[in-house]
Amino acid sequence: MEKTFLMVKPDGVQRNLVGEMVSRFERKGFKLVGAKLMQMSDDMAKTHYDEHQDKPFYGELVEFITSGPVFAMVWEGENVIAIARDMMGKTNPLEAAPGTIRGDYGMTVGKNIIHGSDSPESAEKEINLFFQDNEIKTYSKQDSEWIY
Ligand code: RTP
Ligand code: MG
Repeated sequence: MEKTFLMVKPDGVQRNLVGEMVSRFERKGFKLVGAKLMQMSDDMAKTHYDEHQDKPFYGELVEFITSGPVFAMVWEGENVIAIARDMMGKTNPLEAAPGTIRGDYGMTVGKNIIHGSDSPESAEKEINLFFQDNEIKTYSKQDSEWIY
């Protein structure tokens, strides 16, 4: 089953949106298989955002993501990578549709509540960056047959 990496950013944690974020993905039907509250180091943030290292906002991005605790999660489900991205909405909350996370809660592109992997390659890289193998749980849930 496909897995993705999602992370409530420091603004989402400060705004008490951790529970709401977990709830949205739970209610959709995805399965939570890993989660932790943590503070990212500078090195980890630079690795996580290395694709943006040449962008003008890279410094600010690394500074912001390390500025407070984040809530890192691994979610599992059919097409979870693409569906979670749709549920998050466009990067800039100004363009994100109402009903999406960024459309409902975001106000600026820098503080847009949540991160989500954008491809199978980034999901694998990000899950391995944030989680040890033994922190990802394999378990069955009784509701699976009512979801798929
Ligand atoms: P994310 O990686 O956080 O899930 O967001 P994303 O894929 O939708 O957006 P991406 O292009 O990967 O950008 C990563 C984060 O950088 C910040 N950003 N700032 N100032 C700017 O123009 C700008 N552009 C992007 C956003 O916080 C974005 O989520
Ligand atoms: Mg991205």
